[in-house]
Amino acid sequence: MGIAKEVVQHPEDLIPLAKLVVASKKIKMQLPAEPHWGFAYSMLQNVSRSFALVIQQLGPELRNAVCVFYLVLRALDTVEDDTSIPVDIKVPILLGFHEHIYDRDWHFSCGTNAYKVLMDKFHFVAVAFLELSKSHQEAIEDITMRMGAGMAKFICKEVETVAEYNEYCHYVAGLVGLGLSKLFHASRLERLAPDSLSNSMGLFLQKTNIIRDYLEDINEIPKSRMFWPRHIWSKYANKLEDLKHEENSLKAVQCLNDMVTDALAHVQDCLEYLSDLKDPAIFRFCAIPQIMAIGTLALCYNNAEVFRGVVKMRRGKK
Ligand code: D61
Ligand code: MG
Repeated sequence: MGIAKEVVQHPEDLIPLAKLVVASKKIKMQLPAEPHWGFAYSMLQNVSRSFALVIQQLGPELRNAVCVFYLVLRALDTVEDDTSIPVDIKVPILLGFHEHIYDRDWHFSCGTNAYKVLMDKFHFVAVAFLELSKSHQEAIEDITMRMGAGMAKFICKEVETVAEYNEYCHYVAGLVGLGLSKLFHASRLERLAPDSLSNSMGLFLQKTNIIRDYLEDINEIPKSRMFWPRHIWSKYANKLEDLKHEENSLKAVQCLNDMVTDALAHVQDCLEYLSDLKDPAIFRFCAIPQIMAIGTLALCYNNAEVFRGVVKMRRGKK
């Protein structure tokens, strides 16, 4: 509990922590010999921006479960994010995804680059999943089912209210928190955290990404969906795109601060969640992404650069 509070009180500690992340990145990873585990861990490095490092430092049994959990949900998200799939094809895939992870022969090609490789060789993920313990499998299946249903519900829906914003973030990130808490508990390394705290862990990370990625998302071609809730931005602009225009800078920053303040409401729950963790590797796994998010929000607050270019303290993905 000391570390999390210390970082909030001493943001200068962010720099040494960031250096730690860079240093550990240089440690060459040993890939497992079995083809499906070799695929899983090399894929993890290729598709996960910041989670590969923190996953790799977990103990072996939990690490395998979290790695598979990540790849299953990343594949589900690849389906959600692929705008070229017609809705009537996409919805049944999202709803049935939790069954496909038991099927070594199922496959659906979509996405681009590393995401396409993940989809095309998804059978490796299924084989790895089937080697996990029953309790880990059940936790992953349950969250995959609920996330797929939530994604399907929001597929053609704009995020209007703050309640809808929280609901969407619950499906795509809060549920990851619930699933991880279940995996920690199933490995007998932690007590089962309350769902509301686990949910907040995901909401804080997801909302930080949504805030930081405003410009990247609004400029995307083909036009990607936006997740800034209308009930917040409509207080400051007639159209969400208007916020990126120089002449609206003052209103844009006020809107941004409103969004950051909304996200910061989750910090108390996150610190409470972190303070109850016992296992040092699990603590690092959970705390590092939260620390990065707090640092990102600190950079974004009152900063018009969010509407001009990239405001990032994470290592670039390119
Ligand atoms: C402790 C440690 C890590 C935690 C946690 C608690 C609680 C929640 C989370 C991680 C999840 C945070 C998600 C924030 C990043 N957002 C995304 O990746 C969006 O996709 C959401 C759907 C797929 C979620 C996949 C995922 C992510 C992190 C994990 C995990 C699974 C499993 C284990 C550990 C971490 C975002 O993706 C865009 C992109 O990056 O391509 C989106 O589509 O909105
Ligand atoms: Mg998505």
